[in-house]
Amino acid sequence: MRPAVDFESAQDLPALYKLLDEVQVKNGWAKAKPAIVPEPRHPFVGHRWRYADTRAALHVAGRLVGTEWAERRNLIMANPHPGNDYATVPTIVGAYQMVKAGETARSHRHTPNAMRVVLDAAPGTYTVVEGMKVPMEPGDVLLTPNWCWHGHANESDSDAYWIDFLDAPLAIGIGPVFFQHYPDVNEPSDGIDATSPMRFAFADYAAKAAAAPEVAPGVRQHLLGPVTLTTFDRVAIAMAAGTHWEPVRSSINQIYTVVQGAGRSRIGGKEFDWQRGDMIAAPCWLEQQHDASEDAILLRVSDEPLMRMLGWVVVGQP
Ligand code: GTQ
Ligand code: FE2
Repeated sequence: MRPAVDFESAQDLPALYKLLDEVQVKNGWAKAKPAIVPEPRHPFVGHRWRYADTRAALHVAGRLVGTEWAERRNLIMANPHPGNDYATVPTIVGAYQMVKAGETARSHRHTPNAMRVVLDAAPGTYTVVEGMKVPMEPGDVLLTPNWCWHGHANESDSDAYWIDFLDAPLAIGIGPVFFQHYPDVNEPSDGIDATSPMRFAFADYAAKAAAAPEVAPGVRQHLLGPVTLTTFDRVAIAMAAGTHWEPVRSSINQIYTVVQGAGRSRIGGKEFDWQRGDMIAAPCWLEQQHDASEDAILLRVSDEPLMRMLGWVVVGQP
């Protein structure tokens, strides 16, 4: 047992730290930033992205980016904290995607789970999951679990826009990212399955949310279940015009999509207005307030299933 450096020669702490560097070790007693802190301390901020911006940018990308060379024509909602270029909240990335009329987005599979919320799409727009065409209509929520083959086909005559959510930041953070191209570019599809368990049709979940019990005056929530994806779930939240809502503070990472209506939110002290198609990052432990100025339906994606598995769901005092 011979150390690679002569630790005994250190006469003071700076000298010891220098020797530690030589064996790629850090002291744990005088870290510049403590690792384990009383309450969550992460760099993610509350933020709102406007569909008006991403839609206009994707329209131009439709001219400049071809699906024959781009895996996906998508825009990443990277949380605007310094150095980040991917995650929207620590575990989940949200992206806007566009598939032009008559176009396909080739089939592939990956370990990250995915989910989509359709913003604008005409009949004839499909996501193809494991050989089945699943219709994409405005407001619909579609699931693509871990390792399922999937591609997209727009057989309508207008461009289709939607939002993707993937737990890719989680997979990247802990390691197991795998990806494969489908051997024949586009997976052939056997038929159309409008009642696929991978689809939550807008009219269906909106009606269920409208009939759900109130969680606060004027606010109703409906879980789009079964949860199916192991890491993240989605909840439809109906807010009546004029409603103010302060959800309990929680350790769960959340992202909201505005499916219908308009309003304002305050997330971790940042305030923004929102309207249909906008996306709002509400990371772990930041305080939230929401005000609907019109009757609104929000679709909230959260990593609650993951946090439950880990035993890390913590909620604040109401
Ligand atoms: O549509 O399969 O925004 O694989 C990012 C990665 C969408 C997709 C994204 C993806 C997809
Ligand atoms: Fe994908």
